[in-house]
Amino acid sequence: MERTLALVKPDGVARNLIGEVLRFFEQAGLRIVAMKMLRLSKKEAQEFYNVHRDKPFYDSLTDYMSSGPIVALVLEGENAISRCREIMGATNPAEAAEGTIRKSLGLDKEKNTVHGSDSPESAAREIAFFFSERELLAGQR
Ligand code: IDP
Ligand code: MG
Repeated sequence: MERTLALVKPDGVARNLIGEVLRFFEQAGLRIVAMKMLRLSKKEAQEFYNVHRDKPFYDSLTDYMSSGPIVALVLEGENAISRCREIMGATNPAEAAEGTIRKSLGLDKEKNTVHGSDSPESAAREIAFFFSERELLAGQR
């Protein structure tokens, strides 16, 4: 069993696509074990995406990620990290495979509707960024 952190980004929440995104993950057999809606400050978005601080899109990305509410979720399952990434599709919706979330719902390379952790190290850091131990325990089945 593995856990990963996923986000419904501001463009997904704004377009009423929370349920749609959750459906992709649940239908693929991943379990939602923690979930909350929140709004990141610019500072929090900068911290979350710190790994991209030197990229040309960092300022625009962190403006966008703090522009409205998001939904954070912890997904659990076998190979949850790579499966979540597969279900999401490539970063650029135009290049994402048919049937993926980003191909189906993404707007552009920045407003691509979902985030998913890219490694066990990122997953651990990102889950702890959004959820307390208590919140993680609450979703145990
Ligand atoms: P990922 O979300 O598929 O892991 P990353 O390369 O880690 O992609 O980039 C993080 C996020 O930054 C992307 O999901 C997207 O929102 C944004 N982003 C990535 N590359 C670009 C770009 O070239 N232009 C604008 N935004 C970008
Ligand atoms: Mg990434």
